[in-house]
Amino acid sequence: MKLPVDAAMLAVDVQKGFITESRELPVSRGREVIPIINRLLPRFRVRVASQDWHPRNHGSFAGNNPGRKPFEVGELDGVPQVFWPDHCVQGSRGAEFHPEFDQLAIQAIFRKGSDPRVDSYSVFCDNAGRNPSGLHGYLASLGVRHLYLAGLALDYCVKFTALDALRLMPGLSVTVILDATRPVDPATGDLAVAEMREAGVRLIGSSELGD
Ligand code: VGL
Ligand code: ZN
Repeated sequence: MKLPVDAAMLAVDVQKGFITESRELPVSRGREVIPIINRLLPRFRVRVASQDWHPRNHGSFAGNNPGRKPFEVGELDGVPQVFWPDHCVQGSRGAEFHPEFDQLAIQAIFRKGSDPRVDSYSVFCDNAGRNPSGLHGYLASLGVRHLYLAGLALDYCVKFTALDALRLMPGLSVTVILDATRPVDPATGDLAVAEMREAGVRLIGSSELGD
């Protein structure tokens, strides 16, 4: 398939903190997405990445909420929240891009999750629906009409970014490259795929883009 010139690729959170060997918030087999993303990136005119970028005192960390254990579900400032192990702390090793990820191919980086009071799964805005990142304006100003998503993790940041893209940018076609993403949890990964399909996200394998 030939990619249209008005297509962008967004590589979500290809960071050490989500790759198994980091021991922060490892996504099983997350490293496998990297060569696929690297191979696809040069085919896109617009190439963007995101970084999960939390201050050390972030409210989503179980360790910052007395009595909470990692992966427990609760609320943060009235917004539903999974409490996570510490991960992707600003300026730390875990927050760096994985060294195998071709970050030199990236033109713009959007960082998210910097407000300690609210998490941000979507690269467009935080989980409370406030504080836009500027990604919307960036893509719009470049005339992007097709957004391709890959990276980590399928059931959180990839899913919420895909759903926000449809919601915030009417007319944009949104495609998730399924073999170029992995879930935190296979069960919520399957639910995420169903939810995205229902919402109108196009789901493909990287082989459909040819080489
Ligand atoms: C993510 C959980 C917490 C993600 C970020 O990138 O999917 N998941 N922070
Ligand atoms: Zn996070």
